[in-house]
Amino acid sequence: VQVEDDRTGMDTETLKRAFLDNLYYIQAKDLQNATPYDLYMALSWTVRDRLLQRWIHTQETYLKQDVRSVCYFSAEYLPGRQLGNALVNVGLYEPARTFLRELGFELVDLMEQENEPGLGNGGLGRLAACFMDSLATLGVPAIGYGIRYEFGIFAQTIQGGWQFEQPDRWLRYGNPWEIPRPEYLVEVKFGGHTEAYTDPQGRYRVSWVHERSVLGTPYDTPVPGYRTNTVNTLRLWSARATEDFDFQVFNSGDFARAVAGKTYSENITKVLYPNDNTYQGKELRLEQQYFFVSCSLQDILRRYWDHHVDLDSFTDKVTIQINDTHPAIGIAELMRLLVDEYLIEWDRAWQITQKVFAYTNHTLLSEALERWPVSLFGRLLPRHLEIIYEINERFLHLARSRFGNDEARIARLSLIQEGSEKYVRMANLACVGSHAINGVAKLHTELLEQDVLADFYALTPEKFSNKTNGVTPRRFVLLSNPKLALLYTERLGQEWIRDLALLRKLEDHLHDADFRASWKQIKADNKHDLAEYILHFNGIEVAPDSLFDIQVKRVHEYKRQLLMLLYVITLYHRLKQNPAMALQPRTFIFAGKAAPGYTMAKLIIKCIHSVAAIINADPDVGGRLKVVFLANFNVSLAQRIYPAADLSEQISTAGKEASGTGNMKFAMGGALTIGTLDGANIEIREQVGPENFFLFGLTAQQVYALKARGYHPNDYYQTNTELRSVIDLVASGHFSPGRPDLFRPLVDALMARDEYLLFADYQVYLDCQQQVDAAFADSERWTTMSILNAVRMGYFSSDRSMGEYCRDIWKTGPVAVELNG
Ligand code: DL6
Repeated sequence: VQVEDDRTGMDTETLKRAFLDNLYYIQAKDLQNATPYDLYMALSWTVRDRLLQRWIHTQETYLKQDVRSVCYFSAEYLPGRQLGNALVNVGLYEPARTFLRELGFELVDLMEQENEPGLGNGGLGRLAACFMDSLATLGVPAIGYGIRYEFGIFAQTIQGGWQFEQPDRWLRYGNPWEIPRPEYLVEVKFGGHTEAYTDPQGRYRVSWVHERSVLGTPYDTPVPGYRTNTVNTLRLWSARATEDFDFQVFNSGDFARAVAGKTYSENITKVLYPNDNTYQGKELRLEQQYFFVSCSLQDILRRYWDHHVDLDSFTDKVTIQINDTHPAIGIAELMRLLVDEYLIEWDRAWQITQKVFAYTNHTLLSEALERWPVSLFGRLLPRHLEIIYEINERFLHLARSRFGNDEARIARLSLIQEGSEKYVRMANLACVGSHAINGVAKLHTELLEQDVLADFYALTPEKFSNKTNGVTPRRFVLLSNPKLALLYTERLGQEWIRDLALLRKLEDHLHDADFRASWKQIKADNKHDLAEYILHFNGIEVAPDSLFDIQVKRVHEYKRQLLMLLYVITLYHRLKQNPAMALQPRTFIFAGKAAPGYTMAKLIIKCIHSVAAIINADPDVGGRLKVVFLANFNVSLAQRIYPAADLSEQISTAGKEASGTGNMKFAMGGALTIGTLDGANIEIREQVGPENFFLFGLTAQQVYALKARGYHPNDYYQTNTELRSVIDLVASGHFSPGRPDLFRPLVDALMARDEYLLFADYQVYLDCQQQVDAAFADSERWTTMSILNAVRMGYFSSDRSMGEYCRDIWKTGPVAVELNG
């Protein structure tokens, strides 16, 4: 008999044995006494063992071949739960399900035990996780660097219709997926001042006399590719004090003060700032950014020096992508390390730095652009400020040689914003210090070139390119929509999982009755599952055959959750006028977190709940409309929602949403989109065909033109009687009995300014919703549109995005990993 190794064996019997072994020897439980969490942990250890073998082989291969590595710098990662993904990618999902059933357990119940790492706010962090999955699947050597926040994005609870924030203690019960690497500890300095000196060769040098320092410990999480031997690394840094406590102070009896330094240092990685698309000028935030970037650069250099004697091949071996401007301080830090610590001449250091860094912009919103007060910056990072001034001086000299004395333009290009309070502009630093700059959807890149970064584009157009976002089909089809995945596999084999463009072949089955019937059944099942979830968590009964009309994303005025709510109220108002009217039953589903300090967004959440309470209980409505808000939107909840949607709401004001990625995840599950010409919606519409997309609203150009002409929301209010009735209904306190003024701020903001042009788009949105109703009423037509949406989504696989980054920006490619090599 041949017995497989318990830690690497892949057959079902071996897995079962390893699982029971881990339960006993790691969790210290037998089956009778194991909690569901113990079972989850035992399975996680079992899967982790299988990853470790591949991980170690991958890293050894990279080392031996001295490969070029992509270093992805991101302050946020939202990877979602690990267990299911690891099982799927390593090919153990079915075997695990089988042996657990034999033992009387359901795999999905174990998967539900996992606390997901909420180390990001929304699209930006989730994109980073999709990219990591795709790089590993493509076999490209890569490492993700970031922050191991002790508390991730807050848990949202709803009380009385209001959002409340609870701390996210995701590490409370331990995390089987990470491995601490204290042997790679690094020191990060803060504060103090700089001193100039002359080196023995008579050259001018600067040294940084820091005030305090913090230690960074890396925690590594394996990132397995789908059915490959490649396992890349996500390396997240955790801050630790250099000293646990001050012995002198301790001995003098002041115990609290003795540990004060420790508490202060460890605060750096304590909590994620919960803002999406708004910049928060907090000192601790800059400390976080510098901390993880400095740790990561030191780590990259340490690994490089292990195998090289000079810096000559550094730019051949390393490429760094900065995910928005949060890691942009890395440009000044690499310059500091090269110039001050490795004593490289400025010009050469600058050449290296520019060649290594590339920058992805993720926002057009001016309030999201990071800029740090020079005073704060200088206090925290005095040497970096000097370096930034030096970069700026040289850069502006160059800019002047190009643009002459166009001082207005020079002022816009400057890394320093002048004024009574001066600021360091991080986007400008990122542009100047990178060899490549990209936006995340076609329109977004065009708007960067024409508007937000136009001066940089004029100076160095060759740096700019577009890289439209994508999402991983492993998590967002295979794992979250298993029935649909099975249908695909039955018809196509498994290759679609690595090459989503193959789904187009299913257009041949468009008129195949069996295929269509399966399609409808899968959607019905997914809707049924979500309806059960809603009943369980919200106590609201919804009809699975009603149209599931869904908007899930961060709550932000530009995303216009309120526009969808105005539509809901419009339908309600019509029903109240004429309860006998014919109406397509709809279930309106919202989910999303508001930044804790964003009063308007929180009021929008309250308003959704208040409208829901009235509509869901109104006998005139008779259950034909239901409004639901699902609390605590996160990756796990998203995975339940996308597959159950009929209609995906992507209705931001044109020119505001850089890309969006939820739009892609919905369409991959066969939802149709109602949307504006914003972000990636435009390309989704191109791919699925305009006849399969519900388009409405002003274009970005029309938005600018309207604003330039002077936008007067009151004109729309006066001339559109239905709009007026709806606004009046909200203003009258109809939805807030006993507190008639509760929603006044929403009404006032719309009437006075309507920054995001809800009124301008209201009527066309309503008209478009009517087209949705007509299409849904024709179930065959809807099924055709749904199929065409899903099978034409190949372009939006993050494998395609990553392929483009590798080809155009990183100049890198796959490396084969042999398990027996
Ligand atoms: O690129 C990922 C994602 C886009 O899909 C969203 O459209 C965009 O809003 C988001 N941007 C940010 C910017 N935050 N900051 N800083 O989250 O990026």
